[in-house]
Amino acid sequence: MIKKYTSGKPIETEAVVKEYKAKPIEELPLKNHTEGEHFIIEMELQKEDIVYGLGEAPRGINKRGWVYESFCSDDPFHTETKSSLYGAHNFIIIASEKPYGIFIDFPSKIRWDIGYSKESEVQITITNQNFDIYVIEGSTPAEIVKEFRGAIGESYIPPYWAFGYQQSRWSYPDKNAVDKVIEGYKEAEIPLECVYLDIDYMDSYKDFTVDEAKFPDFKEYVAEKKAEGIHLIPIIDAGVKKAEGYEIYEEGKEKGYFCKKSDGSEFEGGVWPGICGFPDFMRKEVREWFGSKYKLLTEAGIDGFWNDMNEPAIFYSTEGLEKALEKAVSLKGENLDLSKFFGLKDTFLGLSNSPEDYASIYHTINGEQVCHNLVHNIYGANMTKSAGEYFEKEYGKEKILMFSRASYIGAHRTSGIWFGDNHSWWSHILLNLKMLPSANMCGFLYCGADLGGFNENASRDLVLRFLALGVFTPLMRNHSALGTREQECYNFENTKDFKDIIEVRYRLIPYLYETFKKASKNNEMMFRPLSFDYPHDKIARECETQLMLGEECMICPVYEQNVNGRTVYLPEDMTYVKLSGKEITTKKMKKGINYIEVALNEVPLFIKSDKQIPIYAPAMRTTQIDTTTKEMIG
Ligand code: MIG
Repeated sequence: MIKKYTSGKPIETEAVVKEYKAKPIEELPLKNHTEGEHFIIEMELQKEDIVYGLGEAPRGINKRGWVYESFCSDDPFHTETKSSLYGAHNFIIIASEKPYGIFIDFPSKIRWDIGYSKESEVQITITNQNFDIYVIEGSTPAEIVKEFRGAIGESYIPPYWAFGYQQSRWSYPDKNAVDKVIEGYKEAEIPLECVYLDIDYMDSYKDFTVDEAKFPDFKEYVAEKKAEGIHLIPIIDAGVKKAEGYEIYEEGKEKGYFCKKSDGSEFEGGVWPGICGFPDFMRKEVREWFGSKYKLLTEAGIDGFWNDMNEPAIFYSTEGLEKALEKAVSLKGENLDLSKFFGLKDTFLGLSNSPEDYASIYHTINGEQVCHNLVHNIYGANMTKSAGEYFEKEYGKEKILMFSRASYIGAHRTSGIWFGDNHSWWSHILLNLKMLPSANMCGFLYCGADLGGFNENASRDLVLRFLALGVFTPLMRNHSALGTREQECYNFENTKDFKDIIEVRYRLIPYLYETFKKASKNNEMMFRPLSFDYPHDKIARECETQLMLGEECMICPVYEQNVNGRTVYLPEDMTYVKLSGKEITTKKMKKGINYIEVALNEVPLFIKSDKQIPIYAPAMRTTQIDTTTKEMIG
């Protein structure tokens, strides 16, 4: 059961698609008070209660004991003491004896103090008085999720091939680099479905352009790759380069489609292309305009995209940079003491994604000027919706692959997300795992992290263990940053191990895709914490290194270096299935704590003792999966 409470005049976010009759906020059945501009809700926690939710966020599945902030952030250090990542997913469940969920539909900053200041209290601070709150009741967390997901609408389903293995890097700058990747995989006989085009494919980082010198006859090239079964997936950034003669910028400027400053002039911020205009995605006509530009690439045969930098990430604003440079010049020749030196350093470091810049940006909503801070958390979501809605209209559902970095609930109907710039750290295997059920609760089913880790150098064993988790994530993409060790599977010794892991993915794709579709259609989670399924089992309730997958399975990746396996908790008797290339070994195991051995080329999987799942012969492309080879395992 869902009840809606409205305070003031909320800004439309389009997160909720079902109609609910709103009650006045005074009737909200949760303790609350107002402090200045802020609306504060207090909810009691019992010792045993678990708090789930917040989608893409740092730390654990149980959110207790930390303070989070809904504020889409471009922060490449996903350490455990951070409060925000790229998405703002304002849904939590208090799994108490009488569980309930709360969704705060509010596009500006929210602070979630979940037992951080007071162990037995959740304190939610909404930073102004215009919002909708939905209180969702149900007998279990799973029921609450289902009810909530029903309210926000069916999750995006990508094309089938988007479940294939994908290779990315910042960047494969030209055709030769892309061909080398395809060749590398071919020679190592490792399956591959997509190769990504990061920012360098563009002409001077201009959205919707392709550098002719790097990719001559792009359309033919895309077709040639398609014939080999490879999809090329270009990146699109939020900022539009300010450049004379660049049609998209000129058109946007002429029509007044970019964000403004309070004096009505255009806001200018620097990103990869240098100074950019930022499309005002709050306006429908701007969304339609920007969305239709993807056509420049779909007409060349492109059928997948990733939207980046849409929090939005802004390296500097013209004003901010000007001030910083003035400060630097004024200090020239001085003997800088510590405070002056660090002050100067901080001035430059503080240029990126600065609160002052965000505060200086204005959107036009229903003819009124609205400060960016009030709608920050839907900026990226609206960029992605502009693309997603265009694709659905033009090509129908399930045709174009689309995922975004920044997001808000609602964007889950037309796109997936990836978890941004993680690190080649062992701890980030677990962070990836933990975000899956939280993202699923909020409707984001097509998601995944950069396998092998984005920032810094990856060790071979880390990539293998990361991939073994990635075998199960809808988005299975290996991506790494400029300047880091090359992370393509064929660049490591003994490529057979990588082949063994990725082949397992292809053997499971029909099952994973069906499980995914079911979760979308039935408003369910593809991945659940063990505590959802075994709420009275003490160990299962605390387990955050394993997940339930679909109705049949449990996954338990190895997440530490220099180990031959891991301990795993079985909440009931299950069959341990070890998968490696063509090999399948099964072993019945009893409920309880067990140690399992898992070699670097093996994927561990548990299947409930009364269930089975289908598996097929390995294939090099999704189109080559031979469904007549179906076998049931478990
Ligand atoms: O400032 O396009 O998260 O995946 O490779 C970095 C370059 C911009 C951030 C994305 C990352 C991508 C990178 N981008």
